[in-house]
Amino acid sequence: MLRLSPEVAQALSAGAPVVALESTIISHGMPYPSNVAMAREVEQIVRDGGATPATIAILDGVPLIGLDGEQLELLARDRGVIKVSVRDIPYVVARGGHGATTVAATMRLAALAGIRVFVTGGLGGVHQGGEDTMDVSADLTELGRTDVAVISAGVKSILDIGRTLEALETLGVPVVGYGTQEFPSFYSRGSGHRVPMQLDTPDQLAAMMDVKWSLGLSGGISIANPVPAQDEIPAEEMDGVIAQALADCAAHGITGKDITPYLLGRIVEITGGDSLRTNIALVRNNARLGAQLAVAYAARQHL
Ligand code: PSU
Ligand code: MN
Repeated sequence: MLRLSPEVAQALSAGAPVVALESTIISHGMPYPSNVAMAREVEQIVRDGGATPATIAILDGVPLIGLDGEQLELLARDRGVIKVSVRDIPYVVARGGHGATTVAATMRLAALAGIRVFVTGGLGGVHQGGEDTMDVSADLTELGRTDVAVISAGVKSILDIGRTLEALETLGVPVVGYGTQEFPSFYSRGSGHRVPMQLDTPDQLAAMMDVKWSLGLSGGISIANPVPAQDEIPAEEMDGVIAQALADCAAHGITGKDITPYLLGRIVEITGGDSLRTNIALVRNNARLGAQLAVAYAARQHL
C-alpha cells in the first residue's frame, strides 16, 4: 500500500543511503512559497551529501515515499491537505485524501519502507499545561516504538521542554545531543536542560543505531542538533514572542491538532519573519547531518 518513487526504490534495494523528510512542515509549518522553496532546497542538500531524499506524504489516499516537484508544490499550496499523525493514516488513505505527515506518521511510513534516518525541524512533545490537558504529541509515542533515528533542532518552548524530556526517558528513547550537552530549543542553541548523552560524529551516531537495533531494543532515537550560532534567536528574545503566541492561541479557542500550526504561524507574524529564517536555517543544518548519518549508517550495513 506504499508507493516508493523509482529513485527511492532503487536506492533502498541497493542498500544506498536514504533520508526521510516530513511534509507537515511544508503544509502546516511554513507559509507559501517559503515552504516549497525549503522543501526543494532540503532535498538538494541531502543529494549533495550523497544520499537520496524521500519526502513522505499521502496523496489521493496513497502513502508516497519520495515525491516529485509537482507533488511538493501541491502540498505547499493546497489548503485541503490534512495534517496526518499516526491515528489519521487509515482515515486519509481510505477516503483517498491528501495528507501531510507529522513526525510520528512520517516515522511510521519511513520504517515500513525500510528507511532508518529521518530529518525534520522540531519535534512535537508535551504542551505547556499538558499535565492538565494531556496534550502530548503522538511524536513521543512513536519515538518509543518505531526504529528510526530522528534529527531535529530540539523542541521549541511552545512546549514544556522538561516534561517532554521526562516523557522520552519513560519511553526508553535515547536523546543524543550532537556536539552539545544542552538540549536545544529550536530557535535557540540552549534550553537550560541537559541531554542525557552526547555524540560528536555521524559515525558515532550510526554505531549507536546499529547497537540499539541489533540488540532488539526497538524504538527511535532523538538526535538533537542545535541551530548554527549565526542563525539562532536568543531564548530571552523568543520567550516573550512565545508567551504572546500562546496567549493569542488561548484567546482564539484553538485546540487539539490545530495548536502547533497556529503557534508556528503566529510566531512568524510576531517576529516579522525572523523566526522563519531561523527555522529554514536549522532544517538545512539538519539535512546536512542527516545525509552524513545515512551515509555512515549505510556503510555499516555493508561491513
Ligand atoms: N514543530 C515545528 N514545525 C512543525 C511541527 C512541529 O517547528 O512543522 C509539526 C511536526 O510535523 C510535528 C507536529 O510532528 O507539528 C506535531 O504536532 P502535534 O503537536 O499536533 O503532534
Ligand atoms: Mn496535540
